[in-house]
Amino acid sequence: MANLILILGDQLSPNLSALDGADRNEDLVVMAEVHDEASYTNHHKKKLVLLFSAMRHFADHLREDGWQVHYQRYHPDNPHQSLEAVVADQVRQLNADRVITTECGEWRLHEQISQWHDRLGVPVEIRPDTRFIASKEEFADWAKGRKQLRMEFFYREMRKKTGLLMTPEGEPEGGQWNFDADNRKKWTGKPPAPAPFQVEPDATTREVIKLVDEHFSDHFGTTDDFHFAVTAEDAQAALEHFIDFALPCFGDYQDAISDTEDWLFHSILSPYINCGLLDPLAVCEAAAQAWYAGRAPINAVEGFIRQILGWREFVRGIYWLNMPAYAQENRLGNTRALPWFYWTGDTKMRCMHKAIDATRRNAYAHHIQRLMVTGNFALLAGIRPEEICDWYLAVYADAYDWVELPNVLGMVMHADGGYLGSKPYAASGKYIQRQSDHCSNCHYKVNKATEDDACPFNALYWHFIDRHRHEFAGNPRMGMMYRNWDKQKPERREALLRRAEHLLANLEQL
Ligand code: FAD
Ligand code: DLZ
Repeated sequence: MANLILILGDQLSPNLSALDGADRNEDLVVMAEVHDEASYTNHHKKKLVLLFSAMRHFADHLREDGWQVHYQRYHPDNPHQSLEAVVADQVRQLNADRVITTECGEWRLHEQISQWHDRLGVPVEIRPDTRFIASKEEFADWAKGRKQLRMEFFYREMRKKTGLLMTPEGEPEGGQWNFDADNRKKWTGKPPAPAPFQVEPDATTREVIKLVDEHFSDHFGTTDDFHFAVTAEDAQAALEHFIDFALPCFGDYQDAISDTEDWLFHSILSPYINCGLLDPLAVCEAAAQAWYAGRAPINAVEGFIRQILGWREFVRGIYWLNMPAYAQENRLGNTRALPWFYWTGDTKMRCMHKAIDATRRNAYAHHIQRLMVTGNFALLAGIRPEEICDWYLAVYADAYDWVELPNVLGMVMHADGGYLGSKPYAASGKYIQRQSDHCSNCHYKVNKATEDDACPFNALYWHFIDRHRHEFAGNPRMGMMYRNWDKQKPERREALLRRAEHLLANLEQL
């Protein structure tokens, strides 16, 4: 009995369910860098380098651990350009009895793999991905019968399930489930943000950088200054670096944005957690330990754990519960094309320029840049959900459909009609001014709204509120916005709408 075990590029975990009970002498592990996966979106060059290099290191690690591994390196002339073609070829060569794999993270590929049984003529066993804390079924059970799904309630269930930050009596540590109210400080340069954890590229990574520069030169971003970890050991060192240097301030400055600092106090661990180099539960446990040891305050540790145990698990549950229909949602009826400056960063709006430029250089922007800058602008401007989703899927090293789609389509674009979030995260320039120091360096004036040099976010915000009255006026969390809008003088409202119409007609020139 020889099984073929397929391990995907985001499944680089030694405890992967596909490896359970396998026979190192009989079974063959298959991993492949293929054109179809590398090209289904305009993946950032650094994401390609990260995945290909991490895959190569993981294959070496498996071999050292006694596994037989067939590994296909990328080449544009490879005869097999899809995972199916590679697997079909290896099934033939091995005369395999069965293909075993762990469920993949996106609907597109899931649909393909589900057909392999018929197409390859061998049984295909798809095992649950046990690296997530809640199974798909557990999430579906929790969601059943609820009119609205709210992360906070799901998160509490996950706290109880794992015991993370729970007292022996079953109460939340610190007497509260959530310390978010403490987590909204503006960062003014002090305390200094720690240098990000960086790894010097080894020979394997350097080889992959060459490959990506040669064959993916038209992809977004740059391979310059590639310093991501590509092994589990280095990803673990990145986690330790975060806990030692950034976690203590993570909560305080979680919502801050800086004109000069790309990373602030964020962990920069999502690329590693999402491709399997770090285990999400172990990351949460390490953070909890830091609190018990008095090395970080509760608002930081709870806030950090909530992102992984709460948001990360929640969006994954939403994805699998609602796909494939979820990807088609456009409840606000958006029709505008994505402005080209999302790809170039070439805009006079300082916050947008800075967020896009960091994205281009680093394949990373932190949550508030994604949500309240590039996301907020797309929401206010009424960009077509599928276009903005594809942008987010392409440009970040941590982007996979299961996590990107609910965050963008649901959280940012409110295109699911409020299924994921109770109100849209729409904000004027004032929010960006409060949370950052961008506005004092900007061509546009944040304190103006209708003039030619007024911050575009201001008029666009009121246009959004006005044009979606039908959808939001009845939402109790939006009532104050409508009262504020209605009490402005008619001439002022007209001037704001005129300015917004002008901006919407000239998005490319902003
Ligand atoms: P930290 O701020 O240090 O947070 C810690 C961890 O919490 C992250 O590593 C991540 O694993 C998890 N996390 C935090 N917020 C979320 C969230 N909303 N959803 C899921 N996990 C979360 N995250 C991705 O992993 N991939 C994506 O493609 C992605 N796309 C996003 C698109 C938009 C529009 C928005 C608003 C958010 C998106 N996020 C995505 C969530 C979040 O922005 C990133 O996880 C985070 O910025 C990664 O940086 P970090 O590791 O420094 O995170
Ligand atoms: C994202 C990605 C890329 C760029 N390349 C590969 C690849 O060559 N081989 C592979 O097995 N996986 C790759 N991936 C990840 C997959 O496209 C897909 O996003 C995940 O496996 C879904 O779980």
